[in-house]
Amino acid sequence: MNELGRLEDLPADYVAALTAQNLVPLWPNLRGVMPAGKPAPNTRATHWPYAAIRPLLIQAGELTPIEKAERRVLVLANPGHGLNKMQASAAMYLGMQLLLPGEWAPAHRHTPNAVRMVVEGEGAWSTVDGEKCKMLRGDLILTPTGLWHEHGHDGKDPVIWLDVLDLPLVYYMEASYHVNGGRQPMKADHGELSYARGGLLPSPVFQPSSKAYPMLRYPWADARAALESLAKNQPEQQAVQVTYANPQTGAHAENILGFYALMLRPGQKLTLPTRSPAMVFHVIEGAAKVQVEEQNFLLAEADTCCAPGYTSVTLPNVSASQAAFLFIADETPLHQKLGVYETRD
Ligand code: 1HN
Repeated sequence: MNELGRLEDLPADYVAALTAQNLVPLWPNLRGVMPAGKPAPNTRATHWPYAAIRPLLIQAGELTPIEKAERRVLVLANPGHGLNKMQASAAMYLGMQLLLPGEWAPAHRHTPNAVRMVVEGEGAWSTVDGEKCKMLRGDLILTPTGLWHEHGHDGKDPVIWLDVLDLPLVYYMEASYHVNGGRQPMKADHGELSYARGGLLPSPVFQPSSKAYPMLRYPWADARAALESLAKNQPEQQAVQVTYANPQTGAHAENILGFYALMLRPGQKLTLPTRSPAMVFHVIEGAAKVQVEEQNFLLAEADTCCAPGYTSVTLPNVSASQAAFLFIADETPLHQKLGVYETRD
């Protein structure tokens, strides 16, 4: 009943005449681009266990010097999009990046927005817009569009972090490019110190900051403390979650993707509202299941998985005695800005 005319229903010479003029009949394609009721996503719920990634990433360190790779990354690719597309969802790119002691990933800037979530190791740093950001486990470091950034490592052991970029979207827009640069001048400034306490904003009397992104490093110690405090203060609250925000505007930290830290109380099983944006889950501490409709993944520490939009997601904490802490990335700011954001029961 819903069936519209098919391309094969048309005379071959008519189709050939259309093709010769770069014309396409809409009706055979209409259902494909606008399915009934909800989208038919390519994004598949996918789990990337850290235990599988780590040895292959360490091997990449042996196989390819940083000078040759520039960024030594294994991309967490969603098979639903085709691995060569290097995307986790329509708008999200995920990669695990390895930096070995003494290595340096040279400065560049690019149009896609990036963040780093530090997974393992100590002694690395990321300089963003002249701010040298320490990289400690669980820290979130922003690399917003257009800002210079480079990574270095003065420690003794491998450092690994998760990169999250809006690259698939920016690439699709034909707006993705980079510029290489030399070592960037270091500034004394540190946004995370100026904005160290929620609700207290620096109020410079003489020179107001004109920075679009005033805070670049969000230490895990602070995010974790905020979650613990929220859980204690709001014992009835279901979702103990904080949003990584621009402290000056209160908006999402970056323009296209949203970033959050979630605490699952011991024994808690949290069902999220069904919403239009796709989501990524990464375990910072503890272990959790991620149930995406009929699929069920068990995420150990440092594991990552993604869920398409418009799906119901349930997150049971595996432990009855320990809290679990998750980093979440999603496409909420993008959907909201485009006016296509939806919540469903
Ligand atoms: C990039 O610049 C970095 O700076 C990491 O560390 C991953 C993936 C695609 C495009 C640019 C980085 C990236 C990237």
